[in-house]
Amino acid sequence: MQMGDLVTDFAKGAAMDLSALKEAVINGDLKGCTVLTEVAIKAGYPPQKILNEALVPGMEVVGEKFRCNEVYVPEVLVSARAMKKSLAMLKPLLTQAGVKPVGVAVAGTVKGDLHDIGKNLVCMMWEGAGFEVVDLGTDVPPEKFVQAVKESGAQIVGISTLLTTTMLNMRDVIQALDRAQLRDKVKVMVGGAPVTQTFASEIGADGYGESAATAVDKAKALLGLA
Ligand code: B1M
Repeated sequence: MQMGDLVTDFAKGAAMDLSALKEAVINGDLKGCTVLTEVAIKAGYPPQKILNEALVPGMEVVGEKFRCNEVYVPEVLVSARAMKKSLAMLKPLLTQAGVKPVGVAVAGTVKGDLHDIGKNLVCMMWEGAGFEVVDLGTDVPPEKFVQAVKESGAQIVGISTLLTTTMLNMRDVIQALDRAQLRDKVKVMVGGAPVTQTFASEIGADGYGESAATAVDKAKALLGLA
């Protein structure tokens, strides 16, 4: 069925099949996501239903395909961009309806490191899974992580790095959280190409994310949501 037909059906009051919106996310169809989200809202679907039955499962499929090497970084970025567009349309309605995110996450690339592609993918997967994400960007000093945790009440901190020379700066973030007496209030997850589970354990992180695809399951497990 073409998107035009779907829109016409909605206009006629036909029941909306949210799988079309889920497919639009999977296909990275920005226009499809925009139109179908608008139509679903106008059709009176509760925003949490649109989120939980179309956007989240759509990104789950993309994450699974990424994990199995069926799609690669560019496809994930395109899907995430489409999903974010729908999410932005739903956000005011979700807030109005008092819908709480599954958790709040603070994320950033560690001080001294400007790489952000992997970190952005993790943020997008987390958002797609219903987390509220405070993305601090790149080259983030420890005190900025601390401040963001205080301000947002985050339950999880995600730190990314691609450089061997900045890996140890992740430990500085953990120590800064400790000094601010926040360490027992947040779970710290680290990731990035040179990072390993052994390294994560050595610096006192709670978890290690091998890829953006597994980052959601890992974060949920750390927060006892899995
Ligand atoms: Co840079 N760079 N780079 N670079 N760069 C690498 C990383 C490098 C391996 C290239 C090489 O020499 N072969 C090398 C690092 C060597 C080392 O440290 N041992 C390197 C270097 C040296 C540098 C500069 C120092 C170069 C220079 O100026 N002399 C410089 C650093 C500047 C700085 O940061 N201060 C530099 C700069 C750049 C660009 C700006 C040109 C660009 C970055 C653009 C950007 O990010 N916006 C760049 C790029 C693109 C790369 C390569 C080519 C690709 C990195 C990437 O984005 N990969 C890289 C070489 C390579 O890998 N082939 C290289 C794709 C991304 C999806 O993977 O980030 O690993 P990744 O994320 C994965 C997982 O690791 C995981 O999920 C993601 C998806 O599955 N993950 C997490 C990541 N973070 C996570 C967090 C989690 C969980 C999972 O929980 C919180």
